[in-house]
Amino acid sequence: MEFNREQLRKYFIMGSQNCHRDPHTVLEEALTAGITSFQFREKGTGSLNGEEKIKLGKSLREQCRKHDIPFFINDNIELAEELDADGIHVGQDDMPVKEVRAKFPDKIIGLSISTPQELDQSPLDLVDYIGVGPIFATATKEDAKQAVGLEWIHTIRSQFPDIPVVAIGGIQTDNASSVIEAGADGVSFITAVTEAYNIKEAVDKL
Ligand code: TZP
Ligand code: MG
Repeated sequence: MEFNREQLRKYFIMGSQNCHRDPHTVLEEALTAGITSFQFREKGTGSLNGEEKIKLGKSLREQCRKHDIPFFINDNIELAEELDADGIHVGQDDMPVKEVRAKFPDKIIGLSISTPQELDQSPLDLVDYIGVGPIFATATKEDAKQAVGLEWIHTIRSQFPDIPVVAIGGIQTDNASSVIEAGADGVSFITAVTEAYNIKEAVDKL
């Protein structure tokens, strides 16, 4: 799938460990509500492994295909290959971007950037977009770093006016617009949808 920065606007991330209901139902409601990307992030306490993880990934991948929405895999190169993902999102401690790009010349590649040092040392020319954050405090990721605030988006924008940016961490219906106003192309979120009483309403507001 061809990348365009509008796909970052409402970027939903989820694994079964985030869901109180069948993950297929949660994803289907989010897709119908208008998310613009989905990342399968089966990770942390309560997450599936092995064949169960692959089986869930395959069916969620098909749901995204039916809605023509890009399907990303978090970190896992082999899984991205096996599920024929449209893209892969890697962190600073995962396989180096240079190797990911060499392996997947045509997949969409996203890279997390949380500090000025990471910004300086990352091969931005090899990625399609960067994920920046955590912008606000979040309890969803067990090892999340200190919140960096909206100022971080301004900093990146002033240095790299054109790079596609999606923000992450603590983004909810009541603060998403501040993130877009700060210069991000989009917002990514887990609990804003998985904990939503009404997913349609939440996605509309995000
Ligand atoms: N990376 C940085 S913060 C985070 C990830 C995966 C968790 C975001 O979850 P939430 O519920 O949207 O704050
Ligand atoms: Mg990672």
